[in-house]
Amino acid sequence: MRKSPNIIVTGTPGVGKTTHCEGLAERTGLRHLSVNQVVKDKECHEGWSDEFHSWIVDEDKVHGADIRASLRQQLLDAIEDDVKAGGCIIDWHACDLFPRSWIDLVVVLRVDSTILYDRLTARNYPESKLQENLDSEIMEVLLQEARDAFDSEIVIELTSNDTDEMESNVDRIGAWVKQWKQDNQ
Ligand code: DAT
Repeated sequence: MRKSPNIIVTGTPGVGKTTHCEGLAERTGLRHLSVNQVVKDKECHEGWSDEFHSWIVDEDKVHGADIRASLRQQLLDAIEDDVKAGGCIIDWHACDLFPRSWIDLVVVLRVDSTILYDRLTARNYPESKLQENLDSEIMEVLLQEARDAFDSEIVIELTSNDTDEMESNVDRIGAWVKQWKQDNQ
């Protein structure tokens, strides 16, 4: 039984996952677990993608589908002990990888497409990939994926358009963590 909850923070690239996870780790004392970093450190990838600014673990970085079985297992093995101990804020663009029993809350960050356009342009995304990510955000691909992978009661959708929203999200999730700990003592 975990004494501290595990939270996934997911969403389209550029939506603010890393920024939120860092703020949340500072607020709650939970650990920011950057899956991209694990993928890099444990070398469970097939190389670096300039297009996605990310390590290639799956064939479709936007949808998170088709993660090759061996890489998927390697990645799960690498994080299993940490996550089972509890208190992880898991930062990744996909959430259908993780067993349901590991996760207590799934936060799907959303952003207006004009703002996402500016953020991805600032990261020098090529036009085609920029459009692909914008389409994914507009079509709510990752929100749907989260709802398909987990019970709808644990999936929340929060907007991340500006710093006020980010602060209010961190406050809200911080309060949830506090309550979870009280309820699960
Ligand atoms: P992700 O990890 O989802 O790819 P990020 O945290 O790296 O996204 O953020 C991408 C950029 O957008 C970065 O320059 C910080 C900025 N940003 C993200 N969320 C924001 C917010 N709610 N308010 C202001 N800037 C934000």
